[in-house]
Amino acid sequence: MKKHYVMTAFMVVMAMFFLVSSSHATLWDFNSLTAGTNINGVNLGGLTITAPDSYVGVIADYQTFSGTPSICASSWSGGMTLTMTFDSLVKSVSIYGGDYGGDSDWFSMKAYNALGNQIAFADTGSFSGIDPIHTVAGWSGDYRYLAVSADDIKSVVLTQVTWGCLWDNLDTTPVPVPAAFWLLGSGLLGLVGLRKKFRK
Ligand SMILES: [Ca+2]
Repeated sequence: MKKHYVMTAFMVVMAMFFLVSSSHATLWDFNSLTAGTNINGVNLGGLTITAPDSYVGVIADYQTFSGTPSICASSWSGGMTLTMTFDSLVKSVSIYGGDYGGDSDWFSMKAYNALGNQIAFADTGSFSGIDPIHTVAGWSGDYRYLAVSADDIKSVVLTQVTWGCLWDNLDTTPVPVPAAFWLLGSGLLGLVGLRKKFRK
């Protein structure tokens, strides 16, 4: 009898560990990508980025506000967009947009659910210089932090409203899966029940 309790407790702990570990934030800093490559449509481990003209560039570190490789739509001109689609739904998305020059920039981010409905929006307005709140040590030029949150974000569209186009440090948090946890838990209880039945 005691053996079953120990086994069940062990499996519940394992399930909780899985749940906690799977709810960690995921950060894409693009630092392992080679400058000059086109990553349009490439799955970067749960993330796929596309542009209207099918070109998403990796920009060398010396040209970026972060001093590390960043990504960019093919044109630096205003109105260009990048669409970032996630394999699994996320509940928050943040990213830094900017460029390495000292001029005026403007970025926005729209979030969509799996049905394609817009569910969140963030906008920097016109700005220049580093982000006064989300300052990152070692970063320079112009940049701002953009963040959105909603229940079930499937994709975001990033727009360089005016000028400049670099994006870096995309950070997401996954949607928690309590339903999956309870399914797993009831499955384990069922297994324990079956073991008892066969032992009789
Ligand atoms: Ca980077």
